[in-house]
Amino acid sequence: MKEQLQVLEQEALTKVEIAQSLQELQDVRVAYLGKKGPITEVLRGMGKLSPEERPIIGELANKVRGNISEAIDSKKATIEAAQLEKQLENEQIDVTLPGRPVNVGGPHLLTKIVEEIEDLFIGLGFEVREGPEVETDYYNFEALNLPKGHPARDMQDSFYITEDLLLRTHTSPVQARTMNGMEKKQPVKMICPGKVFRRDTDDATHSHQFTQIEGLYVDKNVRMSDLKGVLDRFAKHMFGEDREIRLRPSFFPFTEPSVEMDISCKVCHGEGCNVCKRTGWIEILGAGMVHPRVLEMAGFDPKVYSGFAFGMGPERIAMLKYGVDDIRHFYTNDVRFLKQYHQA
Ligand code: 2NM
Repeated sequence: MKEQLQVLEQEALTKVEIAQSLQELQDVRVAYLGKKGPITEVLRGMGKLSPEERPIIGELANKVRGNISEAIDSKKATIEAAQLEKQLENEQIDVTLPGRPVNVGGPHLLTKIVEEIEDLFIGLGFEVREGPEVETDYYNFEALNLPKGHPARDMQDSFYITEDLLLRTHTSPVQARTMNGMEKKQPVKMICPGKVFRRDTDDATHSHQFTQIEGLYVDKNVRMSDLKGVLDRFAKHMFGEDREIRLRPSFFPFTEPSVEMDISCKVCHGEGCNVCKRTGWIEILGAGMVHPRVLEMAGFDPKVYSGFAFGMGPERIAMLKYGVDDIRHFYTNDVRFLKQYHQA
């Protein structure tokens, strides 16, 4: 029996020795130390032994059991260490490799232009005001000297929601609201940037939705020369100190007199080229002295107060400044277009 145990021990230790995986080790453990294993079998048969032999065989069986178990544990630790080593090697990272580039967004070209214009006018003492995009007929038209029956109120040109509500066709209603909302009449110096809507067919230069920035300055003794000074500063700030402006007579229902402003062409410096259609000048915005009826309707006495107003389209400003050839680029959100202005 003693020999039998020694053979079993040798056998088991050899199998432990050659085991390659935790599973193989577990198989050895079950085969030799399990309830149905040969060592258990030997111990079970000890009843048949003489009282002298019993403790000797018992001790030996326990020792063999212990040796095998110890060998398994030790081999298990070795295999696990090797596995960990292999895993660490596989998961090794090279911290000196360059990182993957992260795609970073940025403000839209139009947002940047609007903010640039806002910054200039804030610097000149103007407040930035916003108002509703859905307007009443009164503020969008009536208060701006566009009475019922005026051609600009045509159903074909505006997005009407009801007979009395429409998507604003300009941002001037914000100015009418501001003037109207003041209890005590005092100077107004504001610009209002925002979306406006017109029933147009979209093409390279027209969009049914676009942006406007309008300005208004009302006080005692506001004169056309004040308007000219502010617009000259604006033109030079946006397009370069070497630019000249010129005012041409025009017509708007809410201003009298009304003008349109051109800036000198930077491409040809007045010589005449394709950008300025051979005139040397490029149209930038409309402006004028606020019509006395508009002041009056807003509660300002036109004999005491006067004011100037102007309106421009930031898309057009951006197109001229950056050479964008199609207004639809601002709304189709092709990243190849948008990306070009991330650093600008
Ligand atoms: C323009 C041209 C001329 C304008 C007038 C007003 C208001 F509300 F004060 F009467 N706001 N904006 C105005 C004047 C707008 O856009 C081409």
